Amino acid sequence: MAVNGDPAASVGLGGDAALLGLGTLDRVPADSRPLVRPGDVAAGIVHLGLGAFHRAHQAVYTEQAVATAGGDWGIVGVAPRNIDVVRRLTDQDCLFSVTTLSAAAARTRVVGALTGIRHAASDPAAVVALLADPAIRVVTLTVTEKAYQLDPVTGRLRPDEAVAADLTTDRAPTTVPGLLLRGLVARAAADAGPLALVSCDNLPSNGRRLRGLVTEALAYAKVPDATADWVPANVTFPGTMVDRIVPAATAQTLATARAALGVTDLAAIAGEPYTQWVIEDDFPGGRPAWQTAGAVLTGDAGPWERLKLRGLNGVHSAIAYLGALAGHDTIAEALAGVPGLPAVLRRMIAEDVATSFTPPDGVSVVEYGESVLERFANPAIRHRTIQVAMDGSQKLPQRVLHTIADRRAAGDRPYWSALVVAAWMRFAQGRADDGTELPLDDPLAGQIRAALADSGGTPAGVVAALLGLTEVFPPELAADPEVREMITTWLTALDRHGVVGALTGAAG
Ligand code: CS2
Repeated sequence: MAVNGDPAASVGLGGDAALLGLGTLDRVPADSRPLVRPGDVAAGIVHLGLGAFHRAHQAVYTEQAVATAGGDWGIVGVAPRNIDVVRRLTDQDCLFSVTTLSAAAARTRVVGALTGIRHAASDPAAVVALLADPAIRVVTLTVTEKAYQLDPVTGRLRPDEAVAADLTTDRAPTTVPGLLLRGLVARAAADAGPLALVSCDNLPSNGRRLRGLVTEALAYAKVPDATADWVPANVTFPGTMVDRIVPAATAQTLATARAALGVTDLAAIAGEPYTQWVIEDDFPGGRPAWQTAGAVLTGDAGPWERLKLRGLNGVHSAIAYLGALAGHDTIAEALAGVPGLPAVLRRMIAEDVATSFTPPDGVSVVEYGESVLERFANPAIRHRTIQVAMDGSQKLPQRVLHTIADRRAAGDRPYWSALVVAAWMRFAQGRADDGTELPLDDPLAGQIRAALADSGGTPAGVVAALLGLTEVFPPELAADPEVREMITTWLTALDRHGVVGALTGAAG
């Protein structure tokens, strides 16, 4: 899919321009050089998932924390599958740049937080050895929701064939649960010291979910008692809330970085100015002084996480599905181009989201929602609607369905959130309002298509068929006649009038 395409290929970069690396840093403007240099800081962290988000978020915080407060907290970045990012970062001595894009300006800086790069698919043993290395005291993850292989509804492990094989045979592990299990078994055998495993993915209660995954994987693999006992005594699972909008890199991202740096950076990424990290402070082997870089260390990240998943990601998904259906390429264009959409989102935030949970002390959900809408409107961030629309089956539960369930439990009608579900259902049928094909990029695409094939095609039929996906919709929600009726009403309006017609005047 285009969002995962190779930006370097289409811009003709590479050529004769020097590549970013330790040997060319002197060509980079002084105020764009890294705060620390790979090789100057010993490794203390392993990070799984070398995508754009990690590089623009945790890597930036960690580099700044090490530059300010010291510590052996270099990051060894592990790409589970993507060999391109491994080659590029290896060729660039682990260096990459982050461009911060506001409507008015772009600022590019090279980040030196990574001290090593590994490719799990071709060298899983190296990753297992790292996880068992006493120097490594923190493991962070940004592997996307689906890599955890947890049932989005129950949070229970639902191993596919690959995970099951990783957990029950001694073949080289190929999956994230498999790598973690093997690493922890090796670490326990070596009694290599305590470790914090930190999920930085947009899962609900991500710390608890990761703990559940590890606990279930240990049981599934039938590890010896000594190992099963070592893990809970030595490993913690701090919850986190992570936030920064970082779209997939494009040819434009690489061209902007080259213009700013004077050298070519094939691992360049760009993100918005806003960034936030709330972390539960439970690190038995120590941690970088992330607070010096602006992170908030807390005893309970739960309220922050709900605020972000429901008040930002849920709204993001709403714009992604409605915007893609209305023919808009980016989130900012959809927000500006669909009349009535901002008003609908404001009502969703005020009437559904804000009333569905208790926010962190002193935070107004409505004000938070306003700041989110402002961030989404940043025209310099070309975040594609179809990128955010991806993996809807894994995202809808924590972003929208938990809001719906909490409002229903209080006896209310979360009408605006039902619109988001209807928009996903229409999006899943694969056609925009003008008939253009839309990609269904989702681990449950097969089940979704099978359900739709049996639906009869009417709005009521589609709603009934898709509500039957037990991996997405909890049975109580699927059986709730008011929920069904609200979604059907919206889907009927979307089918008949398209997004623009359905939203015009809807929010008063
Ligand atoms: C987005 C997130 O792609 C998506 O699903 O909603 O990646 C979002 O940009 C980040 O969570 C912002 O922190």
